[in-house]
Amino acid sequence: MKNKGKVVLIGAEDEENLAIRYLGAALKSENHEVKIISYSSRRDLKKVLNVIKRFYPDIVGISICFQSLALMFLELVKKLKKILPNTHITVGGHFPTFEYQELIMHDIDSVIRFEGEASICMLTDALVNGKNLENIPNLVYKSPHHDKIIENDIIRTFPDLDEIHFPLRKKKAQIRLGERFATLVASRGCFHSHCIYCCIGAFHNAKNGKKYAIRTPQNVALEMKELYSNKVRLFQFHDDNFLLPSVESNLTRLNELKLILKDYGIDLNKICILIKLRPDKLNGDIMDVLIDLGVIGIFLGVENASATGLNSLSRGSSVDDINKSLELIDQYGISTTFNLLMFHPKATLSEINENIKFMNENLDKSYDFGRVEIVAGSPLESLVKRKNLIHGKWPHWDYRIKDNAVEKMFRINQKTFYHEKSQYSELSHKMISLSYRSQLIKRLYPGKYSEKIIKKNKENLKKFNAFNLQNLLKIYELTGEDDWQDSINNINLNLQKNYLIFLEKSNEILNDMTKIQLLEKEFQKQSLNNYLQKSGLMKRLFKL
Ligand code: B12
Ligand code: SF4
Repeated sequence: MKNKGKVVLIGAEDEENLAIRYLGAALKSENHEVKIISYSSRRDLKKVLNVIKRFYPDIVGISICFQSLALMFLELVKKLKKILPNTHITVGGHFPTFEYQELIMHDIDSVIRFEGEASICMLTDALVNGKNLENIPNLVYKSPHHDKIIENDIIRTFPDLDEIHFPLRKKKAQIRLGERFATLVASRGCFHSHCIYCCIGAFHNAKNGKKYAIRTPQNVALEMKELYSNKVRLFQFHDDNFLLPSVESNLTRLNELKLILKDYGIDLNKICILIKLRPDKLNGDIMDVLIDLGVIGIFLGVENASATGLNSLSRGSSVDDINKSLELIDQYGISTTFNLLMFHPKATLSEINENIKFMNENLDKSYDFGRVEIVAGSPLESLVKRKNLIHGKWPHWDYRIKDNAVEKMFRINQKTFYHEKSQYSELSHKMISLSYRSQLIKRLYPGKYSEKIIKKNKENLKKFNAFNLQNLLKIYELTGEDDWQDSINNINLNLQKNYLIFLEKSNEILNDMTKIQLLEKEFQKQSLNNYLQKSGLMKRLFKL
């Protein structure tokens, strides 16, 4: 009889980490014993090591999707190897897929590149049954005497996504935006696969045929049904593009999903969905189905609001696509958020102007702005290396923007909005979450108090955006000056003072939203739907 392995899977988990949870499900289906451990911050290091020591695994699999966390994971690897020298440590994810040669020089026994379900099962089986590793696809490993690095063949097709086991979930679904929440993916890969800052194209590049694979609506609906029966009401799809390249295929697929969900007895008015879209694939017919399905929020891939910027980033969408999509989403009254990568190697001041103008036209939306960062495997990585713009140290590369004024503006931006003590990032994420939460409340708990909070939130968001814009313009002006240290100090003081006020206001709104959700849930349990928001007595009683 074959031996079965004990496997620990580790990854950062701001929310359930689908990478390790898909791997865990595959291993479990082959009767290996699996333990999932979250490691999201250095603070958890001691605890993580203790849990692993007690479990005493045959193999530890670590997901290093994020380049930004690579050093934190390498610290864990080093400590782990000291306490369990005979345990095989393998790593996988986007970053190791491209940086395997550098990573394997650390205390790592192997790297599994690309998608990992098949390979981790084969590796576990091989290790606990003393088999050779040479036939395990996607595997890179050290030879027995550590004198050679061996790279096995790679898998050149997507797995049949309907055949893969659903991710191993926590027993009790997490809470996000005040509701039971789950993330899922209905596809892998991206039909565009060209954006210069992104590694998804390269991640699937070796595959024959299409650049992406999809699950059938039946299979997606089945997973949603399981989650729904575990009380999940908020579903976030992490697909790089929730939509397919053609309108017809989207309509067929989404309508089918809608019908099956209804057949499963899921009340679509009681669920909310968050998705990510490119701006070039949306139209009114698709929006109609998305709304029926329960979509309340769309992260729109805007990324830059100028034609030259979009071109430099190889986005494959136009400013017109962006404006039309935003207008359409507005007409349907749901929430859009976006990111502006206005700093990039070829950015010019005139492009920055266009992006600032765009921000000014969209003060009612929650958004973030910043620079494209160098991610292993991305076309940008090769570009900055080729053009000699790269500096800094592995794995945290830095680069210089060609235009001196834009480079200066970016550095001032880092000393102000992105200063380590600045509350900008925290607040902008809060604004995104409040904007989605407004839509959630509007869908699940409509009524006059909900409307009141939604309005309050919109006003706060507009003020926040207008305030940031004022300060961004000050930074823009500084690009023409030589002596700017005092001005930076003044901007920071102003940001600090006002962010405290915005934070207080946002927390107040958040508390109001939470209160409505908790009360509505209690009233709905008693079948008193619509009672709370119609009654003046309730208003006085609960200070709504
Ligand atoms: C969900 C998500 C997040 C979530 C994280 C959720 C969580 N885990 O807590 C949030 C929103 C928090 C997030 C944040 C960020 N993200 Co993100 N995120 C994603 C996204 C969209 C989906 C990930 C996912 O669940 N995929 C589904 C699973 C099943 O696929 P997978 O991750 O590829 O896993 C498979 C393989 O990679 C492999 N594998 C993975 N791990 C391991 C481990 C082992 C041992 C093995 C054998 C195999 C293996 O097998 C898995 C199954 O086949 C990806 C894009 C993408 N398509 O994957 C970006 C992505 C991972 N994020 C990215 C980035 C850049 C970020 C941010 C830096 C963005 C920002 N500017 O703030 C931050 C960093 C956060 C941090 N903690 O530092 C980049 C990573 C690039 C890089 N190398 O660093 C990606 C690839 C997006 C992109 N297009 O470039 N992100
Ligand atoms: S950023 Fe999005 S659209 Fe662009 S290549 Fe990556 S996954 Fe595709």
